[in-house]
Amino acid sequence: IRERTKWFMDARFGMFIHWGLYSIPACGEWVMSEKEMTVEEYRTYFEQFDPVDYDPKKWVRLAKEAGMKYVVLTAKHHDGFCLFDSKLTDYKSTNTKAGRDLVREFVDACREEDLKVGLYFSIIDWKHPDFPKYGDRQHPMRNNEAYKEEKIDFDRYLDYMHGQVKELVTNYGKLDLLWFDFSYDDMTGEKWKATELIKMVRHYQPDVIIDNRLEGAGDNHGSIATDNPLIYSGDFASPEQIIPPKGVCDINGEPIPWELCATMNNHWGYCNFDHQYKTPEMLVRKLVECVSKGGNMILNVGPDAKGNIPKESVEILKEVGNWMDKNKES
Ligand code: JFZ
Repeated sequence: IRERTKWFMDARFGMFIHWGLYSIPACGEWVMSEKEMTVEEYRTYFEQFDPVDYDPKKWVRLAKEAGMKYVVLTAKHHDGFCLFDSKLTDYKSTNTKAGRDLVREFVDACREEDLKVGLYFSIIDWKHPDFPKYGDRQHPMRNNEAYKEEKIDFDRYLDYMHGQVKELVTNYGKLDLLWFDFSYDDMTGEKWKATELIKMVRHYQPDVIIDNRLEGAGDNHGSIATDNPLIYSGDFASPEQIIPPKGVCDINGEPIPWELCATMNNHWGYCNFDHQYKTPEMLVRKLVECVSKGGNMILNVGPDAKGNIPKESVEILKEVGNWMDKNKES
C-alpha cells in the first residue's frame, strides 16, 4: 500500500457533493445530455445561478457530524461549468450572481473543520468547442447532424483541460484527493494525455491521491490492479453503487484500496422528484460491508440551486452520525 493512501484507508467514510448549474432544473447532473440541450439553451441556468444559501461550512459540519473524514466537491462536472475562478474560461461561478470562487470557500471550510479535502474534475466537457460532439457516446449534440463535418482541435481541448487541472493543483493549497471522471471508448488514459497530466499533478501535489477513472470507470479497475501500474492508474478503484462481493484485489490477489461511490436516492445531482432514499440502516450496513471488505464509502449529497442539502439527506446523515457516535471505539 502506498504511503500516500494511508489516511484514506484509515478514513473509510467520505461525503461526495454533486453541485452545479444542473441543480436548477433539478433532475440530475446529466440533464444537458439527456435532453440534448445546446450550449445556448443550457446557458439559461448560468444566467439564473444564484446560490444565496451557499455556506460550505454547513455542508462540512454535517459531514463531520455523520462521521465522515473527507469531502469531495464537483469543481467541474461534464457540463463544463466551473465552481472555481478559472482564468481559462468565462463559464465560472465568479461570473454568475454568486460572484465568487466557490471552490475556494469550500476548501477553506474543509480545512477549518479539519476534514480532508477533495475535488472532482470531469475530463469530459460538453461546453468546450473542441470536445468531440457528433457520434460521441454521450455528448448533448451526439445526434445533431449539424456537427457531423465539424472540425475540432482535440489538442486545444487537452491544453484547456490540463490547464484547468493545473489551476486546481496550484491555486488552492494542499489537496488531499482528486477525483477524475471519466475515460470511455478506448478505456486508456492516453487519449487524455494522462501520463503528462499526472506528472504535472505529482509535481505540484506529490501526496494527493487520485481515483482510477483516467483509465475507465465502474468495474474497470485499470492497471491499479496489476503489478505494474501506470503513472495515471490511480491510487484507488472506484466501483459505483454495487459493492464488489470480495473487495478489490490486484492480479496477485493482494487487496488494493477502493471506494464505493453511492447515492442516497437514485441521482447524484439534485433531483426534486426522486424521493427514493435509502434508509440510514441500509447506508450503515453498506458502509460496514465496504469497510469489512477493505474499502471506503463516499456517500453523495446533491444540494439544491440555493445551496441547501435536501432535508431528507440531512436527516439521514444525522441518523448515520448517531450510529457512529454510539459505536465509537472507547
Ligand atoms: C459518472 C458521472 O457521469 C456521474 O454524473 C457521476 O458524477 C458519477 C459519480 O460518475 O458516472 C459514471 C461513470 C462511469 C460509469 C458509471 C457511471 N461506468 O463506467 O460504469
